[in-house]
Amino acid sequence: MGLTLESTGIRSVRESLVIERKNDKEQVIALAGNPNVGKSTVFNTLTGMNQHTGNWPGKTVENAQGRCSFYGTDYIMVDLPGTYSLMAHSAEEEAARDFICFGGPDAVVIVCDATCLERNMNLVLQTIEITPHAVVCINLMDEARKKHIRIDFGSLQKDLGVPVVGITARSSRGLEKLMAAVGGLRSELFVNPIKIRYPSPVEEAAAMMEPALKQRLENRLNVHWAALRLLERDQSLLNSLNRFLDTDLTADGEITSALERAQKHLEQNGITPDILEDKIVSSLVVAAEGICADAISFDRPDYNARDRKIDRFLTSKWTGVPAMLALLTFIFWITITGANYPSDLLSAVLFRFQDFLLALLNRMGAPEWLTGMLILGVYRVLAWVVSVMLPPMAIFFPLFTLLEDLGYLPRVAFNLDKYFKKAHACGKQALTMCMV
Ligand SMILES: Nc1nc2c(ncn2[C@@H]2O[C@H](COP(=O)(O)OP(=O)(O)OP(=O)(O)O)[C@@H](O)[C@H]2O)c(=O)[nH]1
Ligand SMILES: [Mg+2]
Repeated sequence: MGLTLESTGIRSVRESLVIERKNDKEQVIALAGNPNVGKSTVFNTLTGMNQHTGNWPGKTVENAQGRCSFYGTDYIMVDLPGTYSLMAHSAEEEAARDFICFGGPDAVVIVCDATCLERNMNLVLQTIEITPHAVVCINLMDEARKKHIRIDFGSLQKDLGVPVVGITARSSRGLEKLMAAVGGLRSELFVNPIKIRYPSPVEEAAAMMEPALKQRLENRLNVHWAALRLLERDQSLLNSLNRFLDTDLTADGEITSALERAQKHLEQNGITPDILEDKIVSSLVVAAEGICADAISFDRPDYNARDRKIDRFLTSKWTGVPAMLALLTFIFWITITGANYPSDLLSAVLFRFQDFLLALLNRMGAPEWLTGMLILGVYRVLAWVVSVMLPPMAIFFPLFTLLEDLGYLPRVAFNLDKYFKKAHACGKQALTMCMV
């Protein structure tokens, strides 16, 4: 059986699009970003809640809500699942996109990883296309400093046209500045967000769609963005739009005829549906490259040469899987064999204590049914469980945490993705299976 919306938790993400404000003044802020960039760490620090964090992607599958107040404004923060794009190729991407488009957030904070900003820029640009009420939050500044990566925030802010703030969420540095920037969005100082330039036929086709869409969307969604997605034949957006507008856009004559004309225009210019998405993604990539070339400099250009070598070894076709099998076998062997010694020791101590307790109760004249129930029942079962279960857990979990901190777990997910996909799952689920 494949994965269902329930088993992945995605249905609950969709259902939790509804936010209950206590009053009209509460501002809803969505925390979006690529997987594993520290969104939940930011969320936990701001709200005092305890969302699951860990060093592998895809931990957050349900959007969590929490409250906080800064500079006299009350906020509802929403921690979204990590996503690389809003072009919705997965259920998590759909959930994040639907919340940003239809969940009614007052602003979106796009959390980025300072050590690979260019990769994160794709989502930043896509989000700004949907809403100008955005703040770019560049996290992991401590890691960037270690790697001698310099980021020119002024240049980024100028190119993107929205506020950009650097933070280190793990040590809570910069969060007040981040919330000041979120609060400042209302002052409308940032009204000129970057506009991505797509090839002329694409822009012309989008323009053909816009008048009809404008009427239906009534300022509830960015018309240009929606036109591009409809041109891409993004069925999942169309479904979400239909749900949101409570209508069927495919039955709307004006929209379907505009769409037909626009698609014909694209085809006349040699842009078939297959290559339209490539053209759109290429424009985003070119824009991201330009912005990052202006804003990022490296004191040591080969700063990640060693990491790349290790990465190649751990994920390549010939060495990745054998290395993974060897490492995981070693960990399971150490967990099982290594646990025997502390297990024996623990059971010897606990059962000697059982004899002592039995003797004590007998000396006190306790009835046989009571000693039987308390010592030979409750205590003995507890002693067995503790001596059998505790040592393997005390060995396995620290080792697993070590692998997590070294960043090896996402590599395991990557190596296994191909095989898990055959079962309609994905590599990330291997990590949960390892723990079970
Ligand atoms: N060094 C450093 N690590 C950080 C910082 N912020 C978060 N982390 C670590 O980054 C890892 C990922 O953090 P999460 O908050 O779980 O990331 P996320 O974006 O919510 O991840 P998903 O929900 O899987 O998309 C964790 O190991 C955090 O401890 C930071 O500022 N510096
Ligand atoms: Mg998370």
